[in-house]
Amino acid sequence: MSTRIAESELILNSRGAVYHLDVRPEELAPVVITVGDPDRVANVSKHFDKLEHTFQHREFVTHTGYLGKKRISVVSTGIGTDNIDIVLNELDALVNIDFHSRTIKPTLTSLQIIRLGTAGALQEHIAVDSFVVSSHGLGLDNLLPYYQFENTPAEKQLLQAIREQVVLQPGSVHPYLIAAGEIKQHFTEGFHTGITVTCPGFYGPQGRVLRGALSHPHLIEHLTAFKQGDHYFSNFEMETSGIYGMGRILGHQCLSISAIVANRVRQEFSKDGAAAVEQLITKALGIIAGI
Ligand code: R1P
Ligand code: URA
Repeated sequence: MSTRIAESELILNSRGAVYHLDVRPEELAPVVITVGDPDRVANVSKHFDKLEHTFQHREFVTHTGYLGKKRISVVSTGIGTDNIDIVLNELDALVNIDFHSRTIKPTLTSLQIIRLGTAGALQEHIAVDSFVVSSHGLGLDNLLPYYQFENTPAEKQLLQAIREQVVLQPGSVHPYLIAAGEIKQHFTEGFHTGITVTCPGFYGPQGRVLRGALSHPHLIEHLTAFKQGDHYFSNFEMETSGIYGMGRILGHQCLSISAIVANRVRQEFSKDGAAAVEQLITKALGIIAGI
């Protein structure tokens, strides 16, 4: 029997639901689609054949229902890997902790967690309104250093090549790299595949200059130029490394897919990002229904 987890560590509300998500174990499906924007949750669940549950607490909106025979939950994470720490831990608690005894279940469940988000392309050939599957998340955020995790030999080798070829300033950044889960194999046709760079901000950390001068003005050029075998940097966003990292730590199958709304090399922005996201949702749900 594992140790009882205290009320201050696993916080449950008066509904017996997990603190931030306000979801109870029976209200979560084994397939979870995460989206950044709370309004995007309904844009996914409108495709469901049956909607069972809807919840909202802060920026965390959850809809659970059925697409054909497949039970799916859609959860909004808001922006950033700090929120991913909350969402992934609470999703895991919902399936792997017994809320009555407050102990870890003897048999663990692995969720399929698929992010449908937006991103900015780091390569000229990745056009706005196209889709990118993240082969890896390169974390320039600071979430994973708070946990113990294992890298595979292939990840170690790739991270070493990145450290040698790309100057990742400021010096306080401790980049980490985690590969996608096996569900990636289902998402090939019609998707670019590359390493996604997860940043702790949208402006300076992604090389955007409005008024604040940057400590690393050549970040985009360095990332765009990187190449190691078939590996290259495809896009910037703000959650993938956290999702892949927490998935590795907690034993869930994770994949991040992005609709490209900006091309940072061509300096273009999508004329209709909402339409691109809708197309991504439709395409991804078609694949998920058949997995
Ligand atoms: C920034 O505008 C947000 O867009 C991207 C980034 O990861 C960040 O969350 O994803 P979403 O559109 O899924 O929120
Ligand atoms: N989301 C990001 O984080 N960056 C972009 O450029 C576009 C969407």
